[in-house]
Amino acid sequence: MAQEIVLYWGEGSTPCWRVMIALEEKGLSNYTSKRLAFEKMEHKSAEVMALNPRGQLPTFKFEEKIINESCAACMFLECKFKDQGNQLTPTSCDEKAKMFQRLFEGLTLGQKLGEVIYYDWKVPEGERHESAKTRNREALRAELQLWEGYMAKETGPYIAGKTFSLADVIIFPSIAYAFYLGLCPKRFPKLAQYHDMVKERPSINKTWFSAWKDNNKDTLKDI
Ligand SMILES: N[C@@H](CCC(=O)N[C@@H](CS)C(=O)NCC(=O)O)C(=O)O
Repeated sequence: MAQEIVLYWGEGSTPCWRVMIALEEKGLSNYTSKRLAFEKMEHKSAEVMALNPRGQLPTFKFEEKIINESCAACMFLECKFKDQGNQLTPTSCDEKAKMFQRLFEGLTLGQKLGEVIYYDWKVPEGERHESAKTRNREALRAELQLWEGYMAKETGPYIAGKTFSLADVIIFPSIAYAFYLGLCPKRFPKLAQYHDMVKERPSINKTWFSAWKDNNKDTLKDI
């Protein structure tokens, strides 16, 4: 019997994208996809609030189970469908440790990206400071240089080694977001190479946000 899987998601949300990628990787493309509009505040609708009291997306339902944290939803799908679709977790403890190490580090990357991108949106006008903006941008640059170093020094070609894993599912959306916002491929050549390779993967290509198909943003061009 087919499982009932429902994903509420919003365009441009990297946490939502993670779950969309995991569903495709596990061969579960038949899920019920509910695309909501952030600009219309649909993520605060009664339907979502009943499932996710924070009114955030992704909101994810598997039969009667509700899993609203994107990483938890991806890990659940990998565990529940261990032998279906692509295996996203290495078997050895050492490789697994590496994968989880990178996966959780990826949350820091997402946070530092957010501190730059959403600064004006989050900080009221009278409280904004150029020095804070500069500090956030420098912190993001240092974080991205760290990832550039990982990609340069390690065996690759994926985030945690030779195979595409949950670490890629979680981190790729942040890297794609950075390039979409104008991150310079010449300054981060290894990340750019990784990005260009992974963007062709069917699970990623299929779920790419339509709003991200134009490539003219320059928010991060000086990072
Ligand atoms: N930790 C959550 C974060 C989810 C999240 O922050 N979603 C954003 C969209 S990217 C959202 O719904 N924001 C609306 C709000 O917080 O009111 C996850 O990874 O699933």
